[in-house]
Formats: sequence, structure tokens, C-alpha cells
Amino acid sequence: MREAEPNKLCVIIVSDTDANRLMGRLVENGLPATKIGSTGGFLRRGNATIISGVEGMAVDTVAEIVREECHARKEFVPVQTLPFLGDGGFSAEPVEVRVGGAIMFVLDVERFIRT
Ligand code: 2BA
Repeated sequence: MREAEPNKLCVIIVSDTDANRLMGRLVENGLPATKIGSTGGFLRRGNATIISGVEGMAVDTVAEIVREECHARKEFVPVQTLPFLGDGGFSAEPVEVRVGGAIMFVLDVERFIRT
């Protein structure tokens, strides 16, 4: 039997610590997933980008699983550790940043080719 073709691509950026658990939950729920190592532009910390091509009606399920597995918290980061803000040699207050949550984009898939 022919599998349904994905018409939406979910691109999910998550912290390294949540990535494997999120992959496990997606796969358990029959949702395909690929994990790619990535790095955040602001903090320059390792994170992971997970892509999942699904039928439109499964996007809400993906979003629900992401909400369950990836919880954001606030962290104060010394400005000196930021690669481009910390070069000035001045002392400044730590910067409050969001860590541990997820960013999810949903894109239309123009074509899906499987060989
Ligand atoms: P980073 O770029 O390393 O950003 C980490 C966190 O630092 C961000 O969390 C945000 O709270 C904060 N941040 C980013 N830029 C900032 C700035 N100019 N000033 C002050 N604080 C700033 P999230 O928003 O949850 O983003 C987590 C990661 O998701 C980002 O890591 C980046 O890898 C990715 N990301 C977020 N928005 C994106 C977008 N629109 N396009 C592509 N990647 C995105």
C-alpha cells in the first residue's frame, strides 16, 4: 500500500537536552523525524534541529508533543560569554535569555520525492 505523502514540513529547533526525548516521542507516535546538529546564532550553543514531514492534520499532534517535551526557562548569561557582545572589555549586567523551549516552523511542501 502507498504511504500518504507529506504536505507540511515541521522544522523544530530544540535544546540538545530535549532532542532525543522529543525524537523518541515523535517516532512512538508514528511520526517520521530526522535530527540535525545545529548551533544557535545568539548563544552559539549546540542545539538540534528536527525535521518532520507530515500530512497537514498531523501538524497539531507534532506541536502538542513539542509543547509536552520542551519547556522553556529563563537563564542569565554573562555578557562576556556572548561571542559578539562580550568583546568590548566593559562590565555589563548578565543578559536574560530563554533556554530549553522550542521554536517550530511549519512550511508547505511543494514536492515530495522518494526514490
Ligand atoms: P540562539 O540564537 O542561540 O538564541 C537563544 C536564545 O537567546 C533565544 O531563545 C532568545 O531567547 C535569546 N536571544 C536570541 N537573540 C537574541 C537577541 N538578539 N537579544 C536578546 N536575546 C536573544 P529562542 O527564541 O527560544 O531561540 C532558540 C534557538 O532557536 C536560537 O538559538 C536559534 O538557534 C533558533 N531560532 C530562534 N528563532 C529563530 C528564527 N526566527 N529563525 C531561525 N532560528 C531561530
